[in-house]
Amino acid sequence: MNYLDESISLVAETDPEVAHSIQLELNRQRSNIELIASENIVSPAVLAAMGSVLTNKYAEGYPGNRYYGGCDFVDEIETLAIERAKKLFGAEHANVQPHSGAQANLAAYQAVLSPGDKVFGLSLAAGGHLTHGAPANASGKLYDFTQYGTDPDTGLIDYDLLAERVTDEKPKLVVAGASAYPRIIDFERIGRIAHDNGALFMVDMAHIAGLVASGDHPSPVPYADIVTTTTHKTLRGPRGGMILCRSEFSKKIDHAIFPGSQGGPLEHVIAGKAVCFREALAPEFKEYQHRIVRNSKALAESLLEKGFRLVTGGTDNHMSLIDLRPLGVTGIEMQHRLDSVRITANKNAVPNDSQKASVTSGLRVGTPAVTTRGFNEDDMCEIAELIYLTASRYYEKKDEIIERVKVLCDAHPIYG
Ligand code: DSN
Repeated sequence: MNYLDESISLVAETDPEVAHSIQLELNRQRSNIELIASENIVSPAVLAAMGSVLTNKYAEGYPGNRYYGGCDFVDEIETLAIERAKKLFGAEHANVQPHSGAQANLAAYQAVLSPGDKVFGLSLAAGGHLTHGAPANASGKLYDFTQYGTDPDTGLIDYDLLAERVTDEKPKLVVAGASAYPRIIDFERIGRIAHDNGALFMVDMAHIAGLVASGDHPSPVPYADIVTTTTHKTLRGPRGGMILCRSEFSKKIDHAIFPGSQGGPLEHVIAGKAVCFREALAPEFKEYQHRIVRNSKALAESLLEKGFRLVTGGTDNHMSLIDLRPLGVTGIEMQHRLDSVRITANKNAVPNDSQKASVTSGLRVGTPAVTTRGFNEDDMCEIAELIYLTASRYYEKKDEIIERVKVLCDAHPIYG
């Protein structure tokens, strides 16, 4: 019996219903091709750290300065996580306590803004994130966000227009970073635009953190006052968040997390972050990130050869955004069809999308998880073919596609 079966058996002794669902989810992860660009497959060491006794410990405060006794060992672990994060990204200060990327972003705003302050953020419709000022999110309610977009023809960030608007509107903070932008973001340029106009500059690098660690995407750390991230996307760590900043903001950031917006840190997740950063500091991690990008480019090229339209015409990073409008299939329909053939991806808005957010005209596909499984560039051509068949000949080819997905997954097993 392997360690995952063993842990599910332990759960089953107390709660067979939950154990059953965990088993089904493990089976799903083993037998599906995972193309959600923000997901990954963590190592057994990260998984075990998260499932450890550290979940029993309260540790409000920071290492060496806690509100509880018995924190010696969680202090050691959190300090390791902080030091490794600083080394990995060349940052002056790291806070590893944010429970998520959204918590990290809201705490970063709280650290440097007052309610009502003017902020610039990439709109959700242009590939930004909810917490970058979407009206439905606390960020959009608490602060006076102006949303910048992408050029409607190219799908690229229009840096000149951004500079003009920042110069005119003089925000207190400019936020860069995206959830669905397949190209390199020029952080140096946006940082210059912000600082030349007296604004602070914050980058949410959640999607590309692994690529930044390996040098596959230019780092925002030298240019941004504050950098937020999640740890579970390309970085391949536990589900959680982190904030990096210049020393001058360290007290404000730490205070905004605790006591400002969180209570007890999740030390079991912080242990998973420490393990993830150690893995990311190893040379193999760089090679893994290079392979993510090679696979992503191979997938994009194969999709283009099959006649798909990609937003911006291709990719520089771990994801592509397919504009499904020429095929007459909506994002939600394509997501459901792919689910039924065991390929997992998510619908996504494309620039000028006339469909509502729950439908969309696009599909986002990413390569971090399949690259972790060992898929190579030839496998990406096969995946492009399977996406093509699902879009164009679904009813006729469904069974064949399921068979071909099985062949790929069997060739690259996970959690064996
Ligand atoms: N929900 C994440 C994504 O899928 O991109 C961003 O937080």
